[in-house]
Amino acid sequence: MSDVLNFDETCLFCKIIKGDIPSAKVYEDALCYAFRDINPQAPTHILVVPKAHIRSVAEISANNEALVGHMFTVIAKIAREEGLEEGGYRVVSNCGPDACQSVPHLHFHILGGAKMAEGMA
Ligand code: DGP
Repeated sequence: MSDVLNFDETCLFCKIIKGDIPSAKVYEDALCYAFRDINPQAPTHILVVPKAHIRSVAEISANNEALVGHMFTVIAKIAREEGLEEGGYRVVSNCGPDACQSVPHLHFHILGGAKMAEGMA
């Protein structure tokens, strides 16, 4: 987990993690932070981010795969606690310009609380 101490002073999500920009916190531990999306696209829309500044899925490697695995454990825990397990939910990570990634800090969207349209996976 050599990326854990990375921090980018210009990054919006690094500033949110540090508390310099307010957010509606859902969960936090030593490795990751979760908060409600400012522009929700579902009744429940939560972002899970690593505290380390990893730019996207494209930067996942052997150096941080344990961290990413931990993030998925956290995603399942949050989904349970938010009451999404029975109805189901979607986990999305946009990677790069074709996927319209707008914040270059790895994040997983948890979307749930209503039936979604089919398509786009
Ligand atoms: P993406 O487009 O996949 O890079 O998702 C970035 C998400 O981040 C988008 O759904 C909106 C959200 N977002 C952007 N700025 C802020 C902010 O300042 N606060 C919160 N809570 N969410 C933000």
